[in-house]
Amino acid sequence: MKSIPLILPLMALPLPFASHAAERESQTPNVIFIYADDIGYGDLSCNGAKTISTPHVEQLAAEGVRFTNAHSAAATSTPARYAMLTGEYAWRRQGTGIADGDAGMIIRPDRYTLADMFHEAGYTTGAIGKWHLGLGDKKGTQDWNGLISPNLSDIGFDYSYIMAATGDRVPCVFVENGRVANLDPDDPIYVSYQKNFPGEPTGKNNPELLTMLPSHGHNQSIVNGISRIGFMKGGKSALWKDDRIADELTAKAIDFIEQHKNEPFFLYFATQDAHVPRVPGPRFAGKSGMGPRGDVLLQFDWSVGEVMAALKRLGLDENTIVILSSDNGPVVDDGYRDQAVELLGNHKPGGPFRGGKYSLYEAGTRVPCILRWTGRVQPAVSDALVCQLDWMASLASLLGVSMPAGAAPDSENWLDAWLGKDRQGRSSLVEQNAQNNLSIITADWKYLEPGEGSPYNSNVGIETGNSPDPQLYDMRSDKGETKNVAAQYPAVVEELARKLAEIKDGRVGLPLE
Ligand code: NG6
Ligand code: CA
Repeated sequence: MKSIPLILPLMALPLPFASHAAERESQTPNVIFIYADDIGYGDLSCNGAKTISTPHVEQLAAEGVRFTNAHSAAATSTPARYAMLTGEYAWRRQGTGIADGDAGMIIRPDRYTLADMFHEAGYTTGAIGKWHLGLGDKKGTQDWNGLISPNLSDIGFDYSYIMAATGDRVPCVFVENGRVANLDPDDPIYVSYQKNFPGEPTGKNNPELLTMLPSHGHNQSIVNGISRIGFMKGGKSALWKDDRIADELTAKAIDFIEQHKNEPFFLYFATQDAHVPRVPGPRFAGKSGMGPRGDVLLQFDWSVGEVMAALKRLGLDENTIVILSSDNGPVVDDGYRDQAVELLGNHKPGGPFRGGKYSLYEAGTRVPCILRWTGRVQPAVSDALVCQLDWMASLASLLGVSMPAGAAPDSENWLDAWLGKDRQGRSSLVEQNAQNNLSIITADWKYLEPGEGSPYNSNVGIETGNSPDPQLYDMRSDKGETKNVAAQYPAVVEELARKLAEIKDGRVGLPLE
């Protein structure tokens, strides 16, 4: 079972590789996703940020393909991750919106996932970091003091060490292979998204206990002086320390790489940076001059550097594909008074793009993206239209795995685009915002369908892209989506609206006339 899928790619390899001594290496490169949280296109110096320097990411970009038109499939975490791990647009499924920390597992065990695909190719698979796709069978029914089932081992991951949801949602603990890590059985943990546990303080009632005040929401249970979304009680020994999350997750990622250095592995390393609450470790606190948000960008860059150094140290540098990206665009004030707004200065987290996290405008899903495969992929900057949805079909093609019928229905094989050879990429891509309104982008145009919802999210200060009227932007001359030209080009509007309707219908892959 394990060796069969390897035959095809071996035949396709150029001779010097096929005859290489370390044979398994050329056939089955390790794959690491470094998947940031809420880091915008403009947050990294490789993409032109001047106010912040992220040298490790810059080096990765200099050694790989840096994409300027790469997208997550949605402008928030849960649907973006759902799409990336299943190869299906999240808007096709109910229940794929931003998940609570006690949500049931959204990707059900019978789904064929990206991790299953790697498994089939003979890889050991690991997920470390932010999860945010639910755990257990049904919402609110998890046994946080025992084995939570189903868990990531039921959808293809051999090892997992995860935060159930987000840094700002309870339970504030790591879950290792379905069990809360470091839990003292004499101090059980309880979680609720309905009501508080008697006698427990909350941010709302006890602001005097807080070290960082919320700006909106985030006023329920208090953990480490920070009030969160949801209620929890107990589990003291298992609680994470916010200023150590990056260190811990990075160490776990490196452990995983070390343990599996002699076999092909896939690691999904999903950092908590730069999601709220932003609590940089002491090495980074105050270092960016931009407050905690800038500091955790430096911390993210450090995590990247540590992973790359480990690969070099272990001799895996040339035989590992590293893909770096982010789950959605940036947000400055996402619910805590952490001075991100006050200290932003001239920094543009979304780079030249309009909107941000939650938005249908480009900054919502046009995210940083780099693919590095030393020796196999020439350094380049690519403007190809690519999406994280396609990692599944593209990597399946690289590894010679044929996925079962019906798996990854929206994932397209754009391997040549990912490897920097094809500079066009997709003919079109659907983007999704927090209100589940959709847009479609092509090489030339972007059409935002009319939809309900406020045009502006005043809590976070971001334009949502929602409008009762159709919007059309000319992406050749107006990447910043400044001028709605729908009225001037009715035929283009009609064509793109038809195309979007077809994709919604499930008739995917039809080329635009
Ligand atoms: C929002 C939270 C925000 C963040 C987001 C999810 C409030 C007021 N805001 O509901 O802070 O947690 O959900 O972010 O609660 S994501 O990157 O995981 O999608
Ligand atoms: Ca996110």
